[in-house]
Amino acid sequence: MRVTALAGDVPAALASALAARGLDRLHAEALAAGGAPVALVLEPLDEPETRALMRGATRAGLDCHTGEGWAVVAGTLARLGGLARPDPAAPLPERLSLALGRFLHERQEAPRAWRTARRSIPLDRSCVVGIVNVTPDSFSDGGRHLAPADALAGAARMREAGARVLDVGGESTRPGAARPDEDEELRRVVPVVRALAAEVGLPVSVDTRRSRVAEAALEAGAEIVNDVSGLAADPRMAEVVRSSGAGVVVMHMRGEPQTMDGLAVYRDVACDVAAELAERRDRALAAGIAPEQVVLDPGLGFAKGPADNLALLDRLGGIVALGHPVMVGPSRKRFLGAVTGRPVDRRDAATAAACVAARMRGARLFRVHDVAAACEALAVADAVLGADGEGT
Ligand code: HH2
Repeated sequence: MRVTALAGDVPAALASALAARGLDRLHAEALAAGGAPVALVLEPLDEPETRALMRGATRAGLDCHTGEGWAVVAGTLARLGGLARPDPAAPLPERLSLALGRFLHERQEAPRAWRTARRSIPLDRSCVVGIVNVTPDSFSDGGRHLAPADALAGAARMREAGARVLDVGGESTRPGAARPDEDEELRRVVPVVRALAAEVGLPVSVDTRRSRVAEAALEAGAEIVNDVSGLAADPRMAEVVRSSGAGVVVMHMRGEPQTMDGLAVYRDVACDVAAELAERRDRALAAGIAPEQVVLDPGLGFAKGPADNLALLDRLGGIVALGHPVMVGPSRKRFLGAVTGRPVDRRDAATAAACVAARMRGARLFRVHDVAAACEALAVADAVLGADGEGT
């Protein structure tokens, strides 16, 4: 007898093995989807909830580890579905069954498009977002696109290279950067947004933490707000996004760019960041923003040490499971310098590699300076993931 391991973390491998042995393709895919491995942390739990979960998980054939106020449940998606199904003989406490139901619902949705104020951007393949920093002091490209004509020329090159979105920012958020005042940020951003929206023909995103800047940029033709504070810095921002119907990137950060480096202390970085992002997302939805408008971003380099960024790339699945498209912005960042020893102006190959790593873990959008390098690398990743007509 021969024992051949399948690539157990790729449901496509299971579907292929079953289909190759005569199962109908759709049936094989449904079984494979149910066989996907899942592990989740539930906390805080009270005593009766912990006991009920232990009983239910064991009955459903799941592994369950518990401690003071928490439980980790692991197994397959199908078995987790069994645990969440109402069982009159052993009902789960309501809070628990609601939380499990929500998790399963979000995990099922594979968003393949992003709704902005002006269109829907298809995400069945990687979407590269070109960075247009209109700043004198950004860490890698400061001063290059300050004049609208330079920004236009740079953006046109990015479009030719395959960018599908342009992200315009007027504030450097590198650690410790001084913040421009609001009028200065408006003066930098608005003319460039207006020129790009009118002449380049790609969706324009505005990278800002200020609602007035977002509003002015949206009026000038932008259709996405990229807020590195996750809508936390300005209390009006959520309303600006809601009322305009703009796409929004909700990014994870702690503190402010000036203070964030001291806040990179995590119990378990991937789990902590996913939980904190879920809270920010919930606040956005509670403010009336539609789920289809929301993209989530782990905020590489924002209140994270080099090892944290690498762990987040490897364990991006916890954020993907929240049911929104995921963006990453590894471009030329310090952690890539720490891995490769390269200075900031020679990190584009490392950036492309980080994008591919993130793509393999489920990210769909990639914010980069060197669009050509990222597009080429991601075309290969897309082709690999599409090999079974499936992908992640
Ligand atoms: N990173 C930077 C700025 N904005 N937005 C998102 N969504 N994700 C990111 O990772 C991200 C971001 C920082 O990079 P950069 O714009 O190149 O530098 P600076 O802030 O110095 O302008």
